[in-house]
Amino acid sequence: PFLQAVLEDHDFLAGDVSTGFIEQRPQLLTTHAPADRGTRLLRWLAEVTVNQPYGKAPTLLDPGEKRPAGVDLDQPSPPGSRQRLLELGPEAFAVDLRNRTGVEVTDTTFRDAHQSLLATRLRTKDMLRIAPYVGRMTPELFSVECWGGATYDVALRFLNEDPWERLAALRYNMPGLCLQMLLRGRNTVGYTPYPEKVTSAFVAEAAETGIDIFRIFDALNDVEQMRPAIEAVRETGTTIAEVALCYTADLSDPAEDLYTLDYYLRLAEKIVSAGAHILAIKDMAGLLRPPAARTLVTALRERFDLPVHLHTHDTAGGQLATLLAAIDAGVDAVDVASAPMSSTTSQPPASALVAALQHTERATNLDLRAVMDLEPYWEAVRRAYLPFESGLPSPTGRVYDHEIPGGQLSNLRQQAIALGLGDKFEQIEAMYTAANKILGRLPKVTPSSKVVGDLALHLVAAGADPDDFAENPANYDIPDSVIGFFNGELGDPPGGWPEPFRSKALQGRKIPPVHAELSEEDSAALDKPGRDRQVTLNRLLFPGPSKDFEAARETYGDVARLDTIDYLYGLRPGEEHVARIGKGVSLILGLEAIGEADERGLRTVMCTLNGQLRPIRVRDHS
Ligand code: 3PY
Ligand code: ZN
Repeated sequence: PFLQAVLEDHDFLAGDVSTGFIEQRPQLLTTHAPADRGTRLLRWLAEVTVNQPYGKAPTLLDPGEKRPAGVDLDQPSPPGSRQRLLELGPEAFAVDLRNRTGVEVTDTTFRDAHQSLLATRLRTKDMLRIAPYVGRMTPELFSVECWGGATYDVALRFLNEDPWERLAALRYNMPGLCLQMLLRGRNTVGYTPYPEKVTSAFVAEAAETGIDIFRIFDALNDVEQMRPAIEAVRETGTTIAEVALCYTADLSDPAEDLYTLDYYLRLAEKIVSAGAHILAIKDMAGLLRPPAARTLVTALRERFDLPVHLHTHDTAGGQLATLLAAIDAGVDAVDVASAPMSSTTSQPPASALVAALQHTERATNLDLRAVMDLEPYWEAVRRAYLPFESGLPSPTGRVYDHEIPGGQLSNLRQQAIALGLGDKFEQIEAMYTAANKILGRLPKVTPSSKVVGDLALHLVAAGADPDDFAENPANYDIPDSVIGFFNGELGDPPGGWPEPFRSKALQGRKIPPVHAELSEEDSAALDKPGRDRQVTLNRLLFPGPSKDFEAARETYGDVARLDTIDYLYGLRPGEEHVARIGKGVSLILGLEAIGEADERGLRTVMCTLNGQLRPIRVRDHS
């Protein structure tokens, strides 16, 4: 229902639902939406208002007001990379990318940027309000990375949103641009490998719903773990398999004996033979320094005919230099984010890149003015998500020691605070470094980064000495993820298994079960495209969160319709809150008063729905 409403509702797409909206549309005041839907939304709002799970609303700018002026949304979006892909097909599209003079640009604002800065909390509504502008103002983008990674899990688990509805709505709103997702090989968008059929059905459904470019990686650079996903993408016949080598350490370091240039070239060779259309360098922690970027990009482009796409995180602050070195060496495409959603654990800023290359041979096709004009919106949006900020206020060079990937670094800082170690983050960093060494120097990215992080947090919480743990693992509890890793669940690590540590650690332990085999019914559901398959995938990938999501939708309705400020912080007395729930149907929601808690801790929240009083009973958890 949400999707249908969104697709039909131009005003919602334009996000024109804030101040002045009602004055301009007096007819809405007499529209009576089904009370049921309104009451359900009020239930959510009343609960948030009473319990304030994220505290009080921060001082806000209305993002809607910050959208660029002078863009005519009645004009269709210009054709772009997506039409090129449809016209040329995947193979020729890749050749075309390789032959371009200017560097091509992927915008990660809708996925990795908020995953790395705001705990992946960006809501669909904030994406849809700007998506039509992105499509019209920056139609020269190579792609918009907007799905996959942690966004799927977080949508279901924390946002009460269906990830498939988000994808379909983004597809509708950016018809000219290739939409890109991050796919964790056989782990798809989860943390452990699923049966092959889940991966192939997932890819088919994602392609059907709107993904054009699949960036596929395996945390241990094990190509066999990526093969089913690569084959599933190739089978679609219309979408791109962009296959990543996960970069770690420093290949320019003469003392590096594992992650050398030779290692990456051998890996790339396997990736190319497995059927990749594009090679990606995935520098998840921002460790790729400019000289190494030059060496790697030059070698990859000399050795293979595929175009090369570079992804990095600006954790230490120097990655614009890395992008420029790679561009100088001929890299075909790079990833950046809108400036207010960039830097530190996120990608480097789009405007800085576009400006740096302007008037040079490799200039992007993007209009610097347009890129800058999109920034105020994102600045306003970011403010609304203040409680999810990672607390990393500046770049950190310490990443060269601990090698924590961008998304995880922001997460671990939050976890450290929860453990009462907020002021002792250096302890966690040091333990992470030690845990990585004990586990055999892994490329660290979901889910191998989770294995290292789980061990580090566990050892810190136990007050363990890492040297003693390395010597006598049998004396310690070990997190399930570490046992699963040692049991080979995630594939084989590049440097081989750390022995005798692994055998000692596994001895006498119960191995936690991996995913069950598919039932016949589920297997049949995965064969048919459409909503049933989406719901089945949600359930197979994230059983608990999917169930909670279904229950929340039943209780609260489509909370994705609410503005973020209302969704996170609730109702404010004396203010009119508008929720557009369908074509020409708006609800006006308000707060009159909150009653005292009774002996069972229940409060009556006097809400209004289209001007009529609606008392809602809410449990006060304080
Ligand atoms: C993910 O797997 O979500 C990542 O962003 C890895 O970098
Ligand atoms: Zn990333």
